[in-house]
Parts: sequence; structure tokens; C-alpha cells
Amino acid sequence: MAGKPLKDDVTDENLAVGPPKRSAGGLPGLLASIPLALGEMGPRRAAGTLLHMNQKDGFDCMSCAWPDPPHRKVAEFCENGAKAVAWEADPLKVPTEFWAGHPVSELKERSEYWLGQQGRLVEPVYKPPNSEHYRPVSWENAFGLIARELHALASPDEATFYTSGRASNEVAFTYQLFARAFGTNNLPDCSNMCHESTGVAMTESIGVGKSAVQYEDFAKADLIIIMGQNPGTNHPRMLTALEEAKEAGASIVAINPLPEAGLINFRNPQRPRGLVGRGTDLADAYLQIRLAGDMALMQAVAKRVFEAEDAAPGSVLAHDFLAEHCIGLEEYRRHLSTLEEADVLAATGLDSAQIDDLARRYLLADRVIITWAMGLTQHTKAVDTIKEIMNVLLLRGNIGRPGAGPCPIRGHSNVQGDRTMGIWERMPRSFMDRLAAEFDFEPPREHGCDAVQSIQGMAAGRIKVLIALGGNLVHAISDTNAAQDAIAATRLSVQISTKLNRSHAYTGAAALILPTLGRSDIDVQKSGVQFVTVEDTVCAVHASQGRVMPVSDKMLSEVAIVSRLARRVLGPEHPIGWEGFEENYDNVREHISRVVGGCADYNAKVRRPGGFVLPHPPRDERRFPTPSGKAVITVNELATIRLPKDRLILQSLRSHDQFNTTTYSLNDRYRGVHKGRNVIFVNPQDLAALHLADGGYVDVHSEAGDGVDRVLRGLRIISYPSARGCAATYFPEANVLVPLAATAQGSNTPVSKAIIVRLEPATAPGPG
Ligand SMILES: Nc1nc2c(c(=O)[nH]1)N[C@H]1C(S)=C(S)[C@@H](COP(=O)(O)OP(=O)(O)OC[C@H]3O[C@@H](n4cnc5c(=O)[nH]c(N)nc54)[C@H](O)[C@@H]3O)O[C@H]1N2
Ligand SMILES: Nc1nc2c(c(=O)[nH]1)N[C@H]1C(S)=C(S)[C@@H](COP(=O)(O)OP(=O)(O)OC[C@H]3O[C@@H](n4cnc5c(=O)[nH]c(N)nc54)[C@H](O)[C@@H]3O)O[C@H]1N2
Ligand code: SF4
Ligand SMILES: [Mo]
Repeated sequence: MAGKPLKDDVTDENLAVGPPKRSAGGLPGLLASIPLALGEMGPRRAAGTLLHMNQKDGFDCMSCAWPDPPHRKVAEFCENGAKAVAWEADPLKVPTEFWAGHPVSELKERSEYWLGQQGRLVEPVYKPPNSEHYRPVSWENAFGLIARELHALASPDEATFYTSGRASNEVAFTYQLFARAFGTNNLPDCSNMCHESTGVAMTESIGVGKSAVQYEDFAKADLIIIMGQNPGTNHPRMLTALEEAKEAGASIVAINPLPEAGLINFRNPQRPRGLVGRGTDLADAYLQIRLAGDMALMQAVAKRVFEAEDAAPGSVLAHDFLAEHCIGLEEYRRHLSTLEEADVLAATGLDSAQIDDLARRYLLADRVIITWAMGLTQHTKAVDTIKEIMNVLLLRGNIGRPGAGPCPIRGHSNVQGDRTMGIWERMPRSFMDRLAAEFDFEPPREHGCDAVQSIQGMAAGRIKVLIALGGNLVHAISDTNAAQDAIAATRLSVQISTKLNRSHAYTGAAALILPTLGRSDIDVQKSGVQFVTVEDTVCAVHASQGRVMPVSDKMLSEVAIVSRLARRVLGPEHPIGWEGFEENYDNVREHISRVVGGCADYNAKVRRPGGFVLPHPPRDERRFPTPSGKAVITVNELATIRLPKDRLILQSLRSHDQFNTTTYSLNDRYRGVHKGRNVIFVNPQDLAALHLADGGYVDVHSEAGDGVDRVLRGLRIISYPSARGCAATYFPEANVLVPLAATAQGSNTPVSKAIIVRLEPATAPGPG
């Protein structure tokens, strides 16, 4: 067996808990990334890889969707970007003997950490029905097996085609085209579990579901409000942009139930002062709001804006902007006049003075940016909450001018691009019309299934084949046990993956794993070395070219896999030029330039250093492509979660050393947790009220009211200064607690941040 010895599976026996940090970055951040990269890749591979990351001629960091600054430094990556590339560029390969030695029954018992440590997947493998073992299979046979199952379906809608947001624009376009040429719009993606609420809300409010802010706007803002987001861990280089904004005079307000280190203070590892000094204090005000309290907070701010206008008529609202560009102002004003401060205080857990202060800052600022991520999108009322953010911004014209606007910060590095390319179960008619014209076929017009609906479809026997372009659906979706059963009921599950995860253990009756090149790998096709393109969270599109020698020549690129699969399934005579797609990705991009809005001249524009920025009518020209042609100020009924006695609201979130379902290590440095993940963070006053104590162990039961006892056992309690009544634990483990049907209204996103739970002393105390 080649490579380093296998690391043992992980346990929580060495769990160590210290106080939470009050600063992010600095020397520990810098030092944390380097040994990891060296350890996984070795010094030569590590240096060659890291220095190409996020450079104009290199590859885009595969981790988060934060943009690259216009002027790049030599080392343009962060600690978590380094971890992501070290994980992907791992020279260790899963050896052929692995499959005979490890039945799926055993893989099911392994942690994500262990699975990820087995190295890169390098050969296609097949698990036949009624077998516990995968075995190597040729690429040709693998495609043949998939074609056979797809052809056996009574309708194309009996298959679902999942995508995770690391896929490039080129493969995303090819994949959606394949699914639609096959005949289905079942194109669920990770976005369904992520920023779907953002897309729905912003499209209704302003006609575009993406950030109206660009990188340069941060340094021009007077006020930046960061809601429901932990950038110190999940978008680390955003802290550099915030530091620059701060130096240019912006004030920053953080709204978060947890005191997150990265929002409090930043020690920029690229500056001497950041390495040895005390860094930059970021948040000028920190509102430790209750989970799901944000809608009430935004309404309370808006109400104060109206009161200020009443006190000084004509001087507070953006009257010209509102008259020319918006509808709904008067209904909104009337609606807010009935808002009760007591309800706001109950929902937010804040006091009036804190809200007055936020409103005062908002009114003093000429240019305001509001950013958000999963803390807002994964709630029952997520869509309405985000529409309230849009309302607040519209009242003072904070959109379509420098230094101002809504700025949802997306998750996966290319999740936004995948949507632009057509990965969506509900693409608009205009896209489908262009697709039909370009390829001379009639794509299906009925909307397809999203991620939750796909699992429900599998459980009900309506969906029989799952194909997944990356990701780890079974562990990322809510209701883990139900999801496992649903996938087990399918005839075939196919995972196109770089590394092992639980979706390779919890499979359909038959299963295939197709190993693929990652973002950092050099990709050579018939026409030569290829590059791909990606879109970041601020709509900037640019090229990404792998720089690392692939560990095996048996892996195929994602574009090659999807093109070959399409040819095999649709037949060699199929009129779409799949073969050409694989030979030269320019051929895919030619089609993109004609089908995807804003992408004319795509091949030329993505070859410019730094790429280009997609058009965004509200941002560029204050044009709002809604049905009325105006930005819509919306009326949303306030809903407050009323907690039954002795219950808590639980959110599930990311540790510092994980990427979604991938665990890099068991540490969560900023929250003071080392060598363990089975923990629950609870406010000390809540602990006292519940007669529980720090260091004890609890079973966490979720109270969905549907008669199912969903429980996560043996979590170690950490007394933690979270907002009252609001606890936290890690995703993906927490997914066992979230019923599949518990989703956000309007977006169907699982409510991963608002699970009502009961804590009981652990039935089997200690690490379980
Ligand atoms: N290193 C690393 N980077 C990542 C990822 C990763 O796993 N690891 N994942 C990527 C992906 S796909 C995504 S979507 C993003 C996720 O980025 P984040 O949204 O930052 O991720 P979470 O860890 O879910 O953190 C949610 C934050 O919102 C707060 N919060 C929770 N509920 C509420 C609420 O009701 N109101 C308010 N105001 N705050 C709330 C939590 O306390 C926490 O600080 O990160 C991306 N980047
Ligand atoms: N409870 C709870 N659940 C959540 C969330 C939460 O906050 N709480 N967050 C949700 C969010 S925001 C998201 S985005 C989803 C994430 O859901 P997914 O995107 O499905 O999950 P990931 O863990 O990002 O997928 C990781 C896997 O992708 C594969 N992979 C990595 N790189 C590549 C590549 O280049 N190509 C291919 N083909 N495969 C690759 C690897 O095999 C790896 O194991 O989870 C959601 N689920
Ligand atoms: S901020 Fe995100 S995209 Fe940038 S280097 Fe860090 S992890 Fe990668
Ligand atoms: Mo995400």
C-alpha cells in the first residue's frame, strides 16, 4: 500500500475545552495552515500549489465564494483555503485493495474524518445490488451500467441529478444540458440547502438574487452590517476587506447570537501588526440576537427610520429613489405602525437601546452594506427576513450606488456560477427558450425536484436513480436517517467525487463511484491543457487552471465524465456535440456565450486577466427586473418562535476545521474546542435553569411534533456565552435532528438553524 499509514479513526476521548478566542487570524492562523499543507502534500507540492492559488494564471480556491481582491499579493489565500487545497491535492490514493478490505457496512461506521483521510479516489468502482463491496470497473462499463438503469426508467423524472457548488461553469453547463436532453428538470443542488432563501427573497424584492455589491464597495461603505455569518472561519479573507473598510472610516455592526472571534478582532497575517500586535477591532457594535430574531430587528429598525422621517419630514427617506424606483412604501409604513416593541424585544432578546443604536448608525450612514449567510437563510421565515433586509436598504436608497447594497455571501466557491449556468430545478422560461434554440431540442418545461423533494421522491419510490456531481447529499441534507433510507430505496446511486464520504457508504441498491480531477489538478484533453471558469459571490467570473500533477491518469475531468455519460445515454448519433465539449472546453463556452445571459463573448472575456463582471441591473443602473419593473417594498407578518418551557433553540454550524461535511481536524480553535466534535454550546444561565452543568453529557431530542423521536446522543456540554435560549452544535452531525419536512417557507431550505430541542442527561454518559 502506497503513501502514509492510515490515521486511526477519531474519538472524542481527548476532548479539551478552553475559553473562546476574541480575535481571529494572526500567527496561529498562519502557522495552522502550513504544517497541514506540508504534511498532506510534502514541501514541493505544497509550495507549487499554494502559490498558484487565487493568482490570475492559477486556480481559484475551491473553498468559499469570497472574491479575489483586484490587486493580488504573492500569497493570496487564507488558512482555510490552504486546508482545502491540502485536502484536495493529497498525493495519497485509495488503493485497489481498499475495496475488498472495506465492505460498505464498515464504511458506514467510519467518520467523515477517517473517510477523507483515505486519499484520492483514482479508479471507478461499482457495488452491485446485494453486495457489500465495491470493485473496480472500467469507465466504459460504468457508463454502460448508468445508461442501462436510466433507459429502464418509466420517465426521465425518475432520475435526479444533484450538484454541489464546487463544479465549474463548464461542467455545470454540460450537466444541466445532459439532464434536460435526457428529459428532466430534476436538478437539485447544494444551494437548495444554502442560499435558496436569498435567491427567492431578492428576486421578489429587486428582481435579481445576487449581491449588488462588488469588492471595491466595502472600502467605500460608511456602515457594514454583518448578519448571521461567521467570516473568520467561513470567508476568512473577508476580514481583510473589513479591515480595509474600517481603515477607510466604516463602522461595522455584527448581529449574531454567538460572539464570533473573527467579528470581534482581526489580526491580519499579511501585516506585521497583525502577526505580533493586537490587530484591528472590527465590530463597533455587537448585537447578540436570539436565533430567528432578525426579521423583528429589521422591522424595528425600519420603524425607527419612519419615526425619524416623521420628526424631520423630507430628510430621512430617499424620496426621489422611492418615487421613481419602488412600490409598496405606504402599505409597508402602515404595517409597521402596528409593530409592538414588546414583540420585537421578545423575538430578538435585545433591549431597545441596542436597537436605537443600530437605527442611529443606519440613519447616520450615507452608504450601507448588509451582508449575510446561513444564519439568515436556514430559518422557517428566512425568505421574509431577507425581504425585510431589502426593505431597510431600499428606504434610504442603499442600492445601485457605490459603497451600498445587499451582499449575500455565498458558500461553495462556484455555487453561484452553477446557478448562472442552469443548475436549478426551476430555470426561468427565457433560459429554457435559449437552450431550446441553441441545441434544437425541446427541454422539459415542468419544474423539477429540489434537494428535499428529491429525497422525498426517493422515499416514495418515485425517484429511482440518483446521480451526484460532487457533494455528500446524504449527510448534508436534513433528517439523516430518513435520507439514508430514501437513498437505499433507489436502484442506483452514482457519485462523481474526489474523495470518500458517507454518500459512498449509504447508497442505492447498486452504486458507482466515479473519480474525478479536482480544481487544483492539471487537466489535459485532446486540444491541450484546459482551464475552467467560476463566478464568485460578487458576480465576478474568471478562469481557473489547475497546477498540480494528477495523482493518477485513470481519473477523468468532470466535463469528460459528463460528456461521455451523455453520449452513452443519449446515443452516439445524438445531435449535441458532446465529444467536442470534452476535447476543448472552448466549445462549451461558445454555447454558454449564446445561452447564458450576460455571457456574450465568453471565451474572450474570461481570457482577460481577472475575467469580467456579470451584469446586474439593480447594481448597474437601478433597473429592477421584477414584474412591475420596480423594486418591491414588501409586507411580511412578524413571526416569533415561542419556546416551550425548558426548551432551547438549537442551531447547527461549522467548526473552524471543517468544510461542510468534510472534517479537516477535530478542532474548533476560535471557540476553544480541541480534539472533539460531539459538543453542545449552551448559555450558562440556561444551564442553571435546566439544572445542567458545563462538562456534563446530554442527549439532544428535537421536538418537531411529528411523533418521531430524533435524538443526538452523548454531547458534552460547553458553557458558552450564546444568546439566552439559543444553543449550538455542529453540522452535519446535527442533521439527524431536523425533520425533512421542516423547511423555510418559500425556499424549501431545511431549517438547520432553528431546531427546538430538549436536553436530557445522557443515557450513556461520556463520549459515545
Ligand atoms: N472553512 C469553511 N469555509 C466555508 C464552509 C465551511 O464549512 N468551512 N462552508 C461554505 C458554505 S457552503 C457556506 S454556505 C458558508 C457558510 O458560512 P456561515 O453562514 O458563516 O456558516 P455557519 O457556520 O453556518 O455560521 C452561521 C453563523 O450565523 C449565526 N447565526 C445562526 N443563526 C442565526 C440567526 O438566527 N440570526 C443571526 N443574526 N445569526 C445567526 C451563527 O452564530 C454563525 O455565526 O461558508 C462557506 N465557507
Ligand atoms: N444541519 C445543517 N445542514 C446543512 C448546513 C448547515 O449549516 N446545517 N449547510 C448546508 C449548506 S450551506 C450546504 S452548501 C450543504 C453542502 O452540501 P454538499 O455540497 O453536498 O456537501 P460537501 O460537504 O460540500 O461535499 C463534499 C464532497 O464533495 C466532493 N468533492 C470535493 N471536491 C470536489 C470536486 O472538485 N469535484 C467533485 N465532483 N466532487 C468534489 C468530495 O467527495 C467531498 O466529500 O450542506 C447543507 N446542510
Ligand atoms: S477566503 Fe475563501 S476563497 Fe479566499 S482563500 Fe480563504 S477559503 Fe479560499
Ligand atoms: Mo452552503
